[in-house]
Amino acid sequence: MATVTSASVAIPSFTGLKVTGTASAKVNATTKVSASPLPKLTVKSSLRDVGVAVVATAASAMLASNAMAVEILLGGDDGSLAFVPNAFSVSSGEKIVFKNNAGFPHNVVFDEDEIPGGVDASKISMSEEDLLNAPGETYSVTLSEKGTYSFYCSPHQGAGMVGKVTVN
Ligand SMILES: [Cu+2]
Repeated sequence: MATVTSASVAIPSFTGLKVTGTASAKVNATTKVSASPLPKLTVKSSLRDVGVAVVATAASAMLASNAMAVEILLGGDDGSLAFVPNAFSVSSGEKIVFKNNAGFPHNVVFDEDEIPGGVDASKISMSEEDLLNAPGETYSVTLSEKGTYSFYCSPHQGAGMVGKVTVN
């Protein structure tokens, strides 16, 4: 009896719901008790975190102003020798980040016969001998000429590690 009365005072918005009042009032009373003892410790640590938070915000703002970027994984989580995804679209000027994921070494070479006319494949490709060996290592490229581009990983081309990007 006493519990129900004090809880309904604390949560005035529940006064209209007389029928279910008992159950929800009890839950709210419990939450209130556990919430109160903490505040003193958290104030100090959150003040220290402010500096870090500001830096993190600045960094992500810089990334955002670098326009959009898509990330393509080199090698599937299941160990497959593939670009993930292996077919995708980007906007002209959008950054494409190829990221070493599994089954490396990998690389990214554009097929000179399957890119828009006038685009120099060597300028957008890694060299055939150049390899990404470490996990998380990346190769980034930005394509501005609209059209379809085919690319492959030279060590795994025979295993089907090929991909296609459409620039819109
Ligand atoms: Cu590969």
